[in-house]
Amino acid sequence: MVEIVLYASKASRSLAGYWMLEELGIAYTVVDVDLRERKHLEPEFLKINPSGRVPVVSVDGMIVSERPAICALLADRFGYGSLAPKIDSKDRGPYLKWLVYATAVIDPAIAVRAANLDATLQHTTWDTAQNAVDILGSTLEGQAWLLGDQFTAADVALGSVIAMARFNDLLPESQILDDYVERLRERPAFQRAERLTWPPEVFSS
Ligand SMILES: N[C@@H](CCC(=O)N[C@@H](CS)C(=O)NCC(=O)O)C(=O)O
Repeated sequence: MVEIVLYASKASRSLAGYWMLEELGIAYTVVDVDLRERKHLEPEFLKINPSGRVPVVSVDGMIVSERPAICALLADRFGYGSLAPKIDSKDRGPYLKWLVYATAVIDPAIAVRAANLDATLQHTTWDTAQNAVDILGSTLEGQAWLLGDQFTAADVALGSVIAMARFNDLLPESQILDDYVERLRERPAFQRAERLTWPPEVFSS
């Protein structure tokens, strides 16, 4: 049996790791890398991810960090043809683009916006937050998921970024994106992942 370990911290971007594993319905164990206790900076964890960030997944000892990579690896290995379009599918290109867009474009766009930096498109390699929201809006208009009817790991990677950003009011308003987040939140795997990432004790401590 394949041994899968998720290194995660509560109340963090680990949501994406939990969500992907819950969508796949495969068995995994969790190592708690408590950010508040600075576990992510301990030498033992830095050997696993020198960036000192979560989530990280180990598949039989093969380590992968960065949410899009985690989603892509797990989907190819355990959800090929469903959560990951096949290599020769016409959806494969857009699928890879949206996976990458999640943290190569939206994350930095959010950071620049939150810091109120004056970064024009010429100074950066990513879209502005407003441009990203508009692009996603026209993609999602009239379809449930990024690739149409088929929910994929790209929805996990990008959807987790969008869901957290909209919750924290870090992206411009968009009804289409809010409706998308609503659909994501209706998924039982999302709900399980959310409970695992934000268990009740997080709110009481
Ligand atoms: N680029 C990473 C970002 C992951 C990330 O920043 N995780 C945060 C948790 S929300 C973290 O570990 N931060 C470490 C810290 O706070 O020092 C990814 O997409 O997976």
